[in-house]
Amino acid sequence: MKKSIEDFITEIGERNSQEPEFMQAVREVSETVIPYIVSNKIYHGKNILMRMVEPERVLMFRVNWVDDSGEIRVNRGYRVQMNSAIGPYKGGLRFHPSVNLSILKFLAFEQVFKNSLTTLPMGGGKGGSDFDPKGKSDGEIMRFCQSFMTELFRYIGPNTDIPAGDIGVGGREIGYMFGQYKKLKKEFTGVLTGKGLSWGGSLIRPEATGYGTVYFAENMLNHVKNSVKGKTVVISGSGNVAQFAAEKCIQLSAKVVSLSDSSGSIYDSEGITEEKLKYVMDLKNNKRERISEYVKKYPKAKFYKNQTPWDIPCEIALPCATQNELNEKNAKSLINNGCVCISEGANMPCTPEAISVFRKNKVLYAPGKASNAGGVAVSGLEMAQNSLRYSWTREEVDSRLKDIMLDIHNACITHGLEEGYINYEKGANIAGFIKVADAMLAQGVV
Ligand code: NDP
Ligand code: 2IT
Repeated sequence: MKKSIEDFITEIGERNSQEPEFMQAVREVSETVIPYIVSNKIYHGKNILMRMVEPERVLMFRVNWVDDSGEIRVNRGYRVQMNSAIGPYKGGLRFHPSVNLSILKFLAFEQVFKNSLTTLPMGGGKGGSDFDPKGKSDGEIMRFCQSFMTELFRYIGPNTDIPAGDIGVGGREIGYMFGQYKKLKKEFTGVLTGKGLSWGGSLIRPEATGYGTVYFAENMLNHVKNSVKGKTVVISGSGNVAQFAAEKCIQLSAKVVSLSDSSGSIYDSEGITEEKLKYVMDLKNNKRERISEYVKKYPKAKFYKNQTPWDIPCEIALPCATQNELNEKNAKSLINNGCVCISEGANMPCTPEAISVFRKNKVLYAPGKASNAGGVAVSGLEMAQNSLRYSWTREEVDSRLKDIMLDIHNACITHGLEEGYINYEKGANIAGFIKVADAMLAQGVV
């Protein structure tokens, strides 16, 4: 078994030698899915995983735009259309200087399994650009988004590929891209999700990833007769996912003591209240400032420059910033300080070595493809509402989100149960794999 996994990784690695993040995601899935394939005859001789690691299509294009000083700038745009076996490609767009093919392929690959887990009919894709939104004026952001969509619009559509937000892409950017798509196509359709409420968006979509991550933590804790209530929570990031994860923790009477960004982490031992969170939301979403400003407003809190928050004592950790932001040393520190539950809001935030530490210590650990699926799930509900030309209430969407997160949790238990321990990673990979693989088998070699 070990040999067939290593042989497979070697072969894929040779073909994708410059793509470490993609290979990390492939290895993580292969280690649990290959043994499942070996023990299930229907998948034999079909080269199914080999087909799943090869994107159906990768688009790469030039994005020209003019900055405020009149200079012409050139960025690279991408869309990875990974798998459409169970529905149109669906997944976010990331604008960040680190964006490259390896990162987008890892995200698109994870998205295939995540979208399958939501129980909704969505294939997997991801895209974005190496454009850096930091420090850009509103006009520059608009011109970049328009230029990006002037190329991307040819390849997407409400029945082919439906992008959404991710790092650096929020409501403002979705608005500019939607406007340009509508102008070019002369069509008002649900081609993007995360839209504004008055033009086709869904209630709860902005909240969904963060809320879902906390619902998943609550489901894991409930399963061992525990709960989020009263727990101390450490959260990394201070963007969309982190903000609404913090909001839900506070609503469930937990104490959130940290947030962070790429410049460092804040520690507020008294807890981040609803009022303080409102300040953070304004700071980050409107003023677009750094998290270090928090300690000027609330001087009892501390700011740790260039540091992640994983040395802060807590019972629950929610990594909500970016990939590989929590390593083996951080994992040991969390465990030594009493952490019992890790629910990933970000995609692949924990390194493989960190995950091994969690598994060895038998703490609750949920991989992002399960625990952060709430965002894309509510995107799926936004698509459903667009098709119905109708909108559901906040309560209706939130209740569907809760049900979906519980279904994902239970699917992880079904496929991830090991002696006295639930391996959520294994459960998520196998449950996500089955639906996509079965659809691919049914549809033949295409
Ligand atoms: P945002 O752009 O709103 O926020 C990102 C946050 O992460 C910021 O605080 C940012 O800090 C921080 N961050 C980004 N890159 C780094 C880095 N290299 N080192 C340290 N901090 C960093 O993005 P989201 O909140 O939407 O996304 C966060 C994570 O959640 C990503 O992994 C994304 O893929 C995942 N996700 C998002 C979903 C969504 O619906 N938006 C759905 C599912 C997963 P700074 O401002 O300094 O860059
Ligand atoms: O990683 C993700 O699931 C997202 N960025 C959200 C994708 C979506 O289509 O809503």
